[in-house]
Amino acid sequence: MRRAVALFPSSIHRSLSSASAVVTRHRLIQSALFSTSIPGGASTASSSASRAASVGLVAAAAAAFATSLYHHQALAKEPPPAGLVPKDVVLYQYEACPFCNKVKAFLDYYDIPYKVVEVNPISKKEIKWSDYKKVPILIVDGDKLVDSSDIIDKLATKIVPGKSDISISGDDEEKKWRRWVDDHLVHVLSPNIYRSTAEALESFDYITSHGNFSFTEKITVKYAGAAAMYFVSKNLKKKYNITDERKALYDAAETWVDALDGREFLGGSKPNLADLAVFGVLRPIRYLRSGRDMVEHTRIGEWYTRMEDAVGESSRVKS
Ligand SMILES: N[C@@H](CCC(=O)N[C@@H](CS)C(=O)NCC(=O)O)C(=O)O
Repeated sequence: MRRAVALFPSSIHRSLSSASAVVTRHRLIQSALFSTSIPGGASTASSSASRAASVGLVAAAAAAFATSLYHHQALAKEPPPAGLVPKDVVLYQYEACPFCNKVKAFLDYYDIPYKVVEVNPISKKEIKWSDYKKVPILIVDGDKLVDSSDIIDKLATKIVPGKSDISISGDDEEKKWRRWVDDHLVHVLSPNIYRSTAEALESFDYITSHGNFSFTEKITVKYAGAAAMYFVSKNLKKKYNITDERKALYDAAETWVDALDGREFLGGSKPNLADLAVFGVLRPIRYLRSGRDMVEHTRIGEWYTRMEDAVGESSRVKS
């Protein structure tokens, strides 16, 4: 898993450096506190000046520390109240599927433990029991949910306090951008990841090394799939009126940054469902050539990194 592994070193590095920044600030406060305790309580002009300077330092350090705590809180996950957390959640998925990753971004951010069943895209034997033949399928305490946006609507209604029926009560901006993800953004992805034979092979290397394939399927699917999708993606371009796929991807990224309008997230200081949807569908391509190009050539990188931090570790559990 070459691309996705690249995710971990950067997040570990970021967590370590932010943790050490907090420790450093904490030490700063401690050393400033010690320097204010003047033996004997002398009240000379110089000692008052140094006390004032120390108090100033404490105040500045405390403010920096408070800001850092606020920042860490703002970027924390949002686990639902314990009573609302579903007990048994199983996701039937393809690891590289954007719709499945949209659902996973939601589950991870809300810290809902879930098991994963990787479906073999050729035999689909893992979902033989289902009349719905696409993924994601999410089983929540025995109830079957299908279609990524519908799954998220139903889960959010259940677990996010204050959201009664998200499909009705969600704010208009959030709804508009979630629809944009389903109607526009997802259609720009395939033409990009299968743009050239090299990129199609890179994508299928990722898909076959993460998916549920037998050894022979892995080899045949990698090459046959890459060749087939290279041609299919040309048809998709026509279907969705895309002439230059990279430009379409960059334009989509810029459109999203414009929608943020200077805010940390579309949801303000915390991600909302539209942030999670955009992040979710982009996650499988982020460390492929197209995703790297997108981050290099557009302004989306900072928001993407904030989302990586906010969504944090996966809440996936072993089946
Ligand atoms: N609107 C659905 C689309 C789901 C979908 O198209 N999933 C693809 C995988 S990315 C699928 O299962 N295709 C059928 C197949 O693989 O046979 C959603 O949002 O969940």
